[in-house]
Amino acid sequence: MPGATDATAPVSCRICDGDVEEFLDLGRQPLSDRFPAPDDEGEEFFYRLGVGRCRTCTMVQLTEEVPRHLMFHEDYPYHSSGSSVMREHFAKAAQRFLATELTGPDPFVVEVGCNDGIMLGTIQAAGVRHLGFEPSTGVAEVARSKGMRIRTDFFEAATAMEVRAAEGPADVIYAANTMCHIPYLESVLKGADALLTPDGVFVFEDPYLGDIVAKNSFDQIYDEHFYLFSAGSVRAMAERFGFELVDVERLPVHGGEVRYTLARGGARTPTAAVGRLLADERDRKVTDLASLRAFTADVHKIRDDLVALLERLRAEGRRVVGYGATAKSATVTNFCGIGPDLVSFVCDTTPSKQNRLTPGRHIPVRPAAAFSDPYPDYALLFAWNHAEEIIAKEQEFQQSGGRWIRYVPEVHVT
Ligand code: DWN
Ligand code: SAH
Ligand code: ZN
Repeated sequence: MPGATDATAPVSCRICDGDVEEFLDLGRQPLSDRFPAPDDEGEEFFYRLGVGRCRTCTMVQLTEEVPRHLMFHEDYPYHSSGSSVMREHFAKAAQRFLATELTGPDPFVVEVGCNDGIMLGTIQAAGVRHLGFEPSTGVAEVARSKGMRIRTDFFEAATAMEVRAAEGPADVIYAANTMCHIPYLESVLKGADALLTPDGVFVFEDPYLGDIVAKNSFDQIYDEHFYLFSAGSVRAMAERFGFELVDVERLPVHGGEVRYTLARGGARTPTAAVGRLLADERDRKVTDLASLRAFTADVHKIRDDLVALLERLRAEGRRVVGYGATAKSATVTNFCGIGPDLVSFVCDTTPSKQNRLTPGRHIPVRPAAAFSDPYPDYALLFAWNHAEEIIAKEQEFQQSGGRWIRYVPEVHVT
């Protein structure tokens, strides 16, 4: 039957209006960052998580859009500062801006999606003029309470123009793990055009399609991650909206990201790194439908292997808990059908997730201390992107005979 949720209905690209061909269906999914309380009687919101690629501009995108106010609001539970590696990563990013783009008289930097101020804290400490846009009022308040200047609003054309009128032009607009959350990028880049100085730059970093496909990290796909960027698709988007891709840098965080720098068309000379990454994407056929369909086959194998392993461990009477109630894990648990019968609880350091239930499958979330009380036989590492940090601090778990289960790039136990 035709209709809004018909899997076969053609979808138009949010960037260029071209045809989007779906290559992966991750099924019925809940909001990835809404953790219901055990006594919560309200119904959860579900949507169909389909992923496609635009035949014209190659942008990989979701085929259904979740309204933004359902995802980003006062109870948004993700606090960026929960990882020491990420704190260091963003301190470095800020220091780099302070040493390069922000050296003129009275420089001004705007961050889109500043969350709890993990990056702006360093800018503020240097006494540089800044403004963070953060629509999720709970995390925004954390940043504001530390003295950072925050506007609790979505960044888009209208709000950016208001800032330009009130505060003058910005030298840098920065967004980490936020641009891929925004379906309406035309409005965002219109806002950037209004707000930036003539030589200003828009720098953003997000999970990289090339890494997602290479590592089979299908859990990077969920409601908030509307786009999976590649250098090719970002270049096409930039050009369509009057910008030019002038630099790219691969980053190791969150399982592999790229930091893209956009400038106004013709304002800066693109670095050699741009040409190299574009050539690498062509060689590896990153956005070819055949590669994306091969990724889909790998994702199905991961699901089958993971469920078989967890069912075997349950039959053997082993205790398995999850580590890190990530947004990513909503995709894994709901796509694979993993509930409290297979994973008894998920431990997490974030107070706003604790004593709640995971989205959709309702696995209890417990504080970090529950992990060692007593240690389980197996821990399913949902926060695999923070593996180094976590495995280093949880050495006692392995010394006590515990073992880690991972599912990217394939299911394996260590
Ligand atoms: O893009 C996004 C990224 C930046 O953050 C957002 N859409 C939502 C969120 O995604 P996520 O939840 O998948 O991100 P993380 O950083 O993988 O989440 C890690 C989770 O694990 C947090 O809930 C904190 C927790 N954690 C923990 O319990 N012990 C993390 C570490 C490092 C730990 O040692
Ligand atoms: N930059 C942080 C937070 C990433 S989570 C980090 O890298 O850890 C994504 C954030 O973007 C959320 O805090 C969400 O509230 C915010 N966000 C979503 N849409 C936005 C928009 N249009 N403008 C500004 N922030 C937005
Ligand atoms: Zn397109």
